[in-house]
Amino acid sequence: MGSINAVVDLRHQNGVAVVAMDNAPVNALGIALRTGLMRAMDQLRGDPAVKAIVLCGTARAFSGGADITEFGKPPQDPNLRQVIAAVEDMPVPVVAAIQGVALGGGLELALGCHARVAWGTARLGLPEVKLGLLPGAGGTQRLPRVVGLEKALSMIVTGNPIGAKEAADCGLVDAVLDGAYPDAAVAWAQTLTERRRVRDRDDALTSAREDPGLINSMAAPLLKASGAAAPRACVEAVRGAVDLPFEEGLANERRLFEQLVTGDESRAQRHAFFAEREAQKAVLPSGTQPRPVARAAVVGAGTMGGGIAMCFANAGIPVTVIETEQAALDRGMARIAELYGISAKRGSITPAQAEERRGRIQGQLGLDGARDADIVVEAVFEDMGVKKQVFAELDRLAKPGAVLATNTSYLDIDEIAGATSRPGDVLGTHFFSPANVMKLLEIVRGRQTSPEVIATAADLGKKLSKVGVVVGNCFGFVGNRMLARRSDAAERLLLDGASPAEVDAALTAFGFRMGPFAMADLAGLDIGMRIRRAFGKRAPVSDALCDAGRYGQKTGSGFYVYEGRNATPDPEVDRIIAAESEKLGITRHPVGADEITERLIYPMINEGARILEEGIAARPGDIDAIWLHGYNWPVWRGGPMFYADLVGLPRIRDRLQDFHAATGDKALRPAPLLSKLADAGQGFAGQDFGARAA
Ligand code: 3H9
Repeated sequence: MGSINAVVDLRHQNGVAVVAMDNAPVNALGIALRTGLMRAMDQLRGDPAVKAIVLCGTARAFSGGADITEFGKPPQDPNLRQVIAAVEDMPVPVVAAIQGVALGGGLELALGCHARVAWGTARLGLPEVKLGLLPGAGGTQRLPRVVGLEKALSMIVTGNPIGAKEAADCGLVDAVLDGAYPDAAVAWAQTLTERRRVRDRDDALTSAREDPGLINSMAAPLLKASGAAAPRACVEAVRGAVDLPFEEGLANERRLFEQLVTGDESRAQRHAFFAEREAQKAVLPSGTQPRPVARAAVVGAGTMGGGIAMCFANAGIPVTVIETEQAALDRGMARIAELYGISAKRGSITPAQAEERRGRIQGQLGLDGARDADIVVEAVFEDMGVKKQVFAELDRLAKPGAVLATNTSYLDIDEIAGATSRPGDVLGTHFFSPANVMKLLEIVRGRQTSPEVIATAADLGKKLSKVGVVVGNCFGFVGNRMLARRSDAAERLLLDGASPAEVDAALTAFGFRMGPFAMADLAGLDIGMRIRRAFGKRAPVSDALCDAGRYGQKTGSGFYVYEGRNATPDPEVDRIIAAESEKLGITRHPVGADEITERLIYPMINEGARILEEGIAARPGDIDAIWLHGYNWPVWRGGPMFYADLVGLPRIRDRLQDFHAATGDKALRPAPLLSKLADAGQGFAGQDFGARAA
């Protein structure tokens, strides 16, 4: 409890007033914090004993920005802009002492101060664009005045934070301190003679004002071809800093912010932010504790096995990669070394870090190498017989209490667990390719998996910097099960008359980076074919392409022909498709882009509804997090279940009925849950499915 209110404390230290914010966990600038800061400023304004003010936070955060949960609710005064104006107009210098993060409104508050000092590990940024917003409390007007147009644009449009040293180099902070926090800032503040407001500075914008085209040329490379509105609005707001007087620039920023904050895109991105965090909270009996993981083993040195091993090594966990043959092990270890080399060359890690990480991975022949591991992740060939053999052997060799995980993407976890005498220790950890890059980890609980083992995997997910989502055991789990519906729909669209390029274009226009056919060509058509064969399924067009030796990019042709990575539509593919349509007696007709999108997306949502009904996913947001982090669902569309609510479930149900009637495909019949919610005029959001999945 602070002396001002529950979250703000004020004390005096050698003529300096120290205003400390403590609103756990990240000092979000909610109403309590804003009120406390305003009161502190009121109290200090006329105090002749105060020569300077230090504004500080906690070790974790100076401030993580505006309280995102307040958006969309009735505004409460004082608002953040008023607080920042009060700080900026204080008669004595106010110094922001930044430890941890200063993000969004938190950095804007710091920019309202007359000087900023940071501790070495601080991170400073304006990440609002990642929430579909722009900095709405003066950030687009003040940051360019401090760091210049180019740096400000890059920070605001990408939303990526910078470290303390970089902040010092570009003038965002005046000093990097390393003494006690915040005492070193108090001592630094005592030396201050000047009280200079950022809003009065214009020198950093001179060149931009002399060259009106400059902002467009600087912004162009930052504006990627995404459909999202926020990055463009960010540029427009910053343009105001160049073209308009300060107050008008602020008003312009405010207008643009209001447009975004009330729009669907930002709502979607805020949902994605919270869904990602919620999804990582496994529904488990209270008090369930994870087991410690100090050592790992990965069985299989292929692309997935190697990538998974790198995840462990990157998180500081020593790992043994196990193979059956020396040549395969050598290839795998060489590939790992190569990937670390590339990262070091690119500068994402230092050469020393690359060496250290690589050093944590050792190769070994034979499953004996799994004896000491606290967790073993099996990443061998997708074949039930092979997997069962590996697990039977692991059962014999692994130490008691070791978690036995399989990286299968669709096989039955219970059957695999049945090969051991300890099914409670077995679960699925489904990584996504490339495993060292993709953030999603599906944690698949089998019928007998113990809560402790699930907690261990969830905890490990966090340590590996993954978004670990617990899901139930079924064919394809959540992500691939829904993807299969999209693949079926894409095939059927071809047979009905759409071209691969039209289908891909509809999905990229929706916001995906790639359409299903470009994606299939990249992954290799033979992979899907092998899975289909194993389960006695067919996909007429894909199978015909495989029969013609067209496996995708690796053979130079698939749904497209390739020159390097450049894809061109191929009349031969049109002929193959037309022949398959004819064989099936389907009369081809043109299919419009909107219909293509609906036919690709709605069956996935339908499957998502079944997944919720069956308790395979605990929450609609879990499904969204899976699609956002494993399948590149466009973040500004929030995830499939959020999108469904936006479209409205009655529309989706009706269209599914149309598609079912037209194709006879049983999977397209609206799921009972979808129909029930549509009839009741409800959406997926806010429904409680969690208890059933526990
Ligand atoms: C803004 O500032 C707009 C202004 O320009 C204009 C206003 C007019 N609000 O991520 P973590 C919660 S927009 C509310 O697990 P970490 C989070 O939900 C804002 N809650 O921890 C979680 O709750 P729970 C611009 C927030 O250490 C808990 O804190 N700022 C907020 O891995 C811990 O979070 C941003 O976009 C918030 N602002 O990472 C920053 N931030 O425990 C968004 C966090 O119940 N935040 N929570 O699940 C982040 O990037 C990370 O949370 C941060 C900490 C780096 C701060």
